Amino acid sequence: MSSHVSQKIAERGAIKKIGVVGMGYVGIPAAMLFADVVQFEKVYGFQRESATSGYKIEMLNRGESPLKGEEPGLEDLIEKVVDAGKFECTSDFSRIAELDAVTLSIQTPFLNKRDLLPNFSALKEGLKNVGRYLRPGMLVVLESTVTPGTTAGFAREILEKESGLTAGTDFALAHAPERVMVGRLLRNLREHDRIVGGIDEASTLRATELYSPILTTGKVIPMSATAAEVTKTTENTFRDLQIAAMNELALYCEAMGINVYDVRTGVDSLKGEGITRAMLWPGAGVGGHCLTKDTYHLERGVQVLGKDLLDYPAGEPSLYVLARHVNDFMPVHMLNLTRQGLKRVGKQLSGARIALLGWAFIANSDDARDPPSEPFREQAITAGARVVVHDPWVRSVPGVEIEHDLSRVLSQADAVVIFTGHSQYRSLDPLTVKKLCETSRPVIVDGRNVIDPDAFIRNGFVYKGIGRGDKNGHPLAE
Ligand code: SAJ
Repeated sequence: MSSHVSQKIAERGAIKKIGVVGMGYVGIPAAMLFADVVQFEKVYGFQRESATSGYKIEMLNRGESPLKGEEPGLEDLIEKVVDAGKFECTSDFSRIAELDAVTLSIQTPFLNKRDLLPNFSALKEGLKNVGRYLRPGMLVVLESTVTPGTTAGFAREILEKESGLTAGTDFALAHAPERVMVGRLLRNLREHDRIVGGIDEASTLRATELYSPILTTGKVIPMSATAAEVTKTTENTFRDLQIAAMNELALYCEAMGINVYDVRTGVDSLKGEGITRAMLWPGAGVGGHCLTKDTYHLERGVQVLGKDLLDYPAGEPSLYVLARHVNDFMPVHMLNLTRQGLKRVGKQLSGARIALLGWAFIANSDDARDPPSEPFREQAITAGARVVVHDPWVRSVPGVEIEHDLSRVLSQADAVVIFTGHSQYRSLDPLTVKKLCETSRPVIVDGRNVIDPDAFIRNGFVYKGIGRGDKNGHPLAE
């Protein structure tokens, strides 16, 4: 154990004042849970006064949540800790100098969709801000999902350069990846086990002291910082892989004329120790800020950290990247199903009016980051279709008109394409939809298995569904 940083930590005593950099889906609930811990005296939420996010500072200091969508308990908790004076949001990063621990929860989106390189600029700016005010004995924790090797790599370098201090000697440094799911942020933070990985044992111990008090049923799982980075990227890579396995099965079932959900039920009936299969759900594609990029973080990590040492089948693509490509094909498949459906009624994509139901990447949420609906809309427009988008949760998206009146979106639609499994779409009534479409043969494409194929088929629809090889070639009702 490094005696130096432990000594400085001991001189500082127990953690009392905490900073959270990045007031987003991860930083806000984390900050509120820290502020609700009795032994932590004060939590500062640091937010840049940026044009897009600066509004959060006033909202949070009024005790209001800038996050929309269903987040059980969050609004009340924010109001509680703000009223108690235990939390304050600020853009004054110099307050960091007063703190014992600082966490960074800053998104790492792609620079662009082509070369799949992460945009670390915001994270690097956050690290510079923290480094500028870093003091001996402080703990810095990265919560953002990063390429394996980052914490001990450029994060450490930036912090040391800005502060003149040395990680592991003057300050503690760790990675504790977030594992939250939109819609259950607080519950996940309290109940999921927390991976805590320090650059050394003293850093791991200090980070454990920070996170243990907010865990209810979850427990800390200690490891190295790089192992923690690989754990985080792997948990999403494996989820993406499992979804891709279901999507490929769905495509196979369509080609073989069977119902993928029958197969899913059959395989899922295998129960018991070690024989259960992870049968997830096929769908219109995989979106969000986690699964669409974490595979590439893991791939980049092994290229950087394991270069020349990786033994892998020559010439074969990464299984994980192939899974990404299968999942990214699903919006293309949805367009192919739409094209096939329109063709059955003598229409084509060019000139067709498509009602795209669901923009958010996940059901009953307003989270519209990297949604599979986006490539579908772009490719449909390129093919000459007019696309109108409905979403009951998403307020607005730059460059995409989101309509909130479902009847208006369905009006005169040649094809209705369901991309997100919002609960509202489960109650679509065939006759009502058909009347709004004003055509005798509307097409409906179900990307999330939310409607009953027979109810629409017997009312004259042309039906297509992901994995529904048993229905996709149905006879047209008279
Ligand atoms: N999806 C499918 N089929 C499935 C599950 C999801 O097509 O069976 C699609 C969704 O429609 C969505 C995308 O995949 O477009 C991602 O869905 P998700 O449920 O994985 O939601 P995320 O992206 O918010 O994943 C998060 C991750 N959590 C963190 O990164 C902390 C993931 O590791 C969790 O497993 C997931 O939440 C969860 O299970 O809560």
